[in-house]
Amino acid sequence: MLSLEDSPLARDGKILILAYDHGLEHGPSDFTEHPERMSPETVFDVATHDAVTSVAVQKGLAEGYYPSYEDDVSLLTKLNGTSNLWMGEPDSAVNCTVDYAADIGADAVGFTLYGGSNSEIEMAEEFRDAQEAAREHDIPMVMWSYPRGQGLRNASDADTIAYAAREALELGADVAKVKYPGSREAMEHTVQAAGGENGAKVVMSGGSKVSDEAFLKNVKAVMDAGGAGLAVGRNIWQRENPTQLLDALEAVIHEGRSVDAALS
Ligand code: FBP
Repeated sequence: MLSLEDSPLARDGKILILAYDHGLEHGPSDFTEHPERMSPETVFDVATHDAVTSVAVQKGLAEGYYPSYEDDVSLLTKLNGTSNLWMGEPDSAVNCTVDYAADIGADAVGFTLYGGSNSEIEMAEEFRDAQEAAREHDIPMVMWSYPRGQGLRNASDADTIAYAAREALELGADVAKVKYPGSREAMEHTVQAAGGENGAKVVMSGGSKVSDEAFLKNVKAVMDAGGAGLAVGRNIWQRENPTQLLDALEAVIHEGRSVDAALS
C-alpha cells in the first residue's frame, strides 16, 4: 500500500477528486443542462478550487488541456474507459499505459474494474499490469470498483459495495472508489472491508445530481464512517454554481464541519 502522505492526490489524508471522464463514459448528454461544461477548460477551471485535490480525466483531455493547469491542480489519468455506445457485457478498454500517463504529468492513475462482469478476469489481469507499473513510478492507483454485469442481482446492495472495496484492497489499489452504500453504518462496513485505517482509502463516487443538502449529508456520513473523501463529477459541474458546493465540501471534507455549518 502506497502512503498518500507525499502525494498531491490527498491533503492531510483527505481526498476530493473532480471526475470529468463523462464525455467518454456517458457522452455529451451529461452536458445538456449546462452546455458550456462541454468545453474542458470550464471544468479544469472548477478544478482549481482549493477543495479539489485532483482532477480525473481520460488521456485526451490530460494531453490537450492539463498543461495549462498543472500549477493549479494535480492530475489523475484514467487508464481505461468505455463509451455508452458499447452494448456488450460491462468492460473497459485500456487506452493509456502508466508510463504514458506519467510522461504527461499524472500524479495518480485510475482504473475501472467491473467485478461480477463476464470480463472481470481479463480486467483484473489488465489491472495487475497497471498496478505493478504504478508501483514502479511510485504513483497511487485508484480503482473505480463498480460491481456490475448480468450475474449481479443488486449492484448497489451494501454487501456488494463492501465486496467491491475489498476487491480493491486485495488487488493492490491504494484508493477504492465505490458507490455510496446508503448509510453511515454501511459505509463503516465498507471502510473496514477495505482494510480499515491501514487499508485502501475509500472514497465515495458522486452519482447523479441531487440537492446540496442531500449530497452533503452523504459526504458527511462517509467522512464520519472513516472514508477519505469523494470522487465526484456531475454533482459539481452540472450545477449552476460549482464553487458554492465546493466551498461547502471544503468545510465538510477538509475542515470536518457539520452539514449545517457548511450550508450556512
Ligand atoms: P459522478 O460523480 O458524476 O457519478 O462521476 C463518477 C464516475 O465514476 C465517473 O468517473 C464516471 O464517468 C461515471 O461516474 C461512471 O458512472 P456509471 O458507470 O455509474 O454510469
